[in-house]
Amino acid sequence: MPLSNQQLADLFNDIADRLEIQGEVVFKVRAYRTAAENIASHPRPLAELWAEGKLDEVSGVGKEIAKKIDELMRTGQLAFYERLRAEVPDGVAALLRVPGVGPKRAKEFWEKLGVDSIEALEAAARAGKLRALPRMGERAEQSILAGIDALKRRAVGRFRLGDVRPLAERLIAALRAVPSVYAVEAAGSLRRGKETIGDLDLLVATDDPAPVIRAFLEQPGVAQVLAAGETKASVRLENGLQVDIRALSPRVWGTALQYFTGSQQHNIRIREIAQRQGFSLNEYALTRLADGAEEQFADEASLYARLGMAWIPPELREDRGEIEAALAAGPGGQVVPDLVALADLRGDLQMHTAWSDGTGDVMGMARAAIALGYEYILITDHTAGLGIANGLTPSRLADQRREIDAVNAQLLREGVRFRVLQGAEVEVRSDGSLDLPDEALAQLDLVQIALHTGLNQPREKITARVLRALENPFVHILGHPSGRLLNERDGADCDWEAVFQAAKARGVALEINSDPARLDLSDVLARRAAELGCWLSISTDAHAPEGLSSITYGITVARRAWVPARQVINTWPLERLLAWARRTHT
Ligand code: DGT
Ligand code: CA
Ligand code: CA
Ligand code: ZN
Repeated sequence: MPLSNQQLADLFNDIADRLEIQGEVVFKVRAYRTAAENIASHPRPLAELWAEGKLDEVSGVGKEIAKKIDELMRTGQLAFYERLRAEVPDGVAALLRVPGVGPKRAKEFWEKLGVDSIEALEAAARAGKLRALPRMGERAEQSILAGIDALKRRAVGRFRLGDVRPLAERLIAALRAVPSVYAVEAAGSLRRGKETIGDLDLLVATDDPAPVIRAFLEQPGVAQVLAAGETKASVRLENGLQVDIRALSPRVWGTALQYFTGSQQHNIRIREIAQRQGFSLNEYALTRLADGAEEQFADEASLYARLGMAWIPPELREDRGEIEAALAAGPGGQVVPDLVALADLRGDLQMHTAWSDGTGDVMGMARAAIALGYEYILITDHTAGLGIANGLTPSRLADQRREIDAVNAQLLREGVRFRVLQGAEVEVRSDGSLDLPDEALAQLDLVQIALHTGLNQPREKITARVLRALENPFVHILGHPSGRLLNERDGADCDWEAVFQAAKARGVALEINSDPARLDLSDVLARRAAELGCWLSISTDAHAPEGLSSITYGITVARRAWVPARQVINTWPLERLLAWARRTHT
């Protein structure tokens, strides 16, 4: 592949950076930058012009630079550049990416402090070594740390819900303890339960903002104060997350919470509705356009009601039909009747123990589930085909069954109304066959299947594979259907419409996996599955007893997917679940 114009331009800019760090004369550096700019914006590929011997047609490309392009085109390399890279290491050139670091400073950090990477620069700044340099000082040092944070955040992009919610809960608890605080809530995407979070928005109801803002700025984990005023502030936490806080009078709590929860699309629609009724709406009040009379709302429900709407659960506020549904339901109505909630769940249907790659034993998982108020759990250890150490074979499944029977007998003796069910997470092989024989599947209370390998098969192949697996009459649940890992790996490129139709026809439930690294099905796919009338399950995939508490993430996804409780098989009483399970085993 010949170098593209952009690649050439990047290379010449890189050369200019390194020459500048070396202290090269200005006009030479500028020549490379000008060439880079003209090359990047040239309408024809330079590789073609080079082949035609017409490099001199590109303005800014003089003899020196043309020679370098020629060497690059012929050999794919540039000796001059390789020498330069040996003289100015990549890590030093990378310092220029930090906002606030120019060539002079990069050179100084490198020569005086031995800083040869962004990590080393951060360490030096944290150790207070930069402030001692000429023309630096504490402020400049702080601003460089801020620049590094900004750079990191850009690289990370959005944060996973599971990484932000626990931080938010900790901050909220701390702020609720401040005297004079009436209420603290997360607003924004966190309150809506979006799978990834750009920044965290906190709202505080109080008549005395100063102590709250002060307490906020002093929270452990605050790495940097970005802005601090009397009623609002922004900080960056050590992990790079930005947190905005606003203090408001409790009298405007309803409008403020509604406004800052968003989404922006949802709010645009709400403001339109207010306008049609002769009002303007902002975070403080509903204002009658005719005479400027203001109405304040201490809670969200009365605001929505005033606009003729049912209160809308935050998870639904994405302008995906919830506005129409709330208008139709009217004040006091339900936007999604029977919308699933944590309290509806009676059990968890995916978890692992030390029988495969978990750390707990069966009794440990049972006790944790009992503490959560569940009536049953399904143990779903991996089968041998996954290739993990310790996968289950039919004979080990029989051994595990004896342990499960013993646990159930023990709980019965204790008078606890609870049942441990035996399942498995049966590997779907690359051809769609299952990793356990039907005779072994028939012994299980419920069978969960899942894909862990070959997730990037082409659409037709992977769809056929899943469809074949769903054909097996012993299958009850398709676990983490897409196989995605949030911020890490896209899920399988299945024809989901076909998969959902087949699952519906076969009566197989689709899992909403609550593992914060997965959230799979996604809200959008789960909503489509629910719409088509598929059964769903909401489970944790816990690998230790504490993992069962992640169920809240799955519930959030299910609510964002408008899933009614009755379609979720683990909201059912045990007898109904078992009757449903047996229908296939005949
Ligand atoms: P994020 O942070 O990217 O995950 O998404 P959000 O939804 O949390 O967005 P964010 O933090 O920019 O703002 C929080 C909410 O506040 C947003 O959903 C709607 C509301 N909001 C904030 N600023 C504005 C604004 O300038 N215009 C409008 N229409 N709404 C705003
Ligand atoms: Ca936000
Ligand atoms: Ca924000
Ligand atoms: Zn799995």
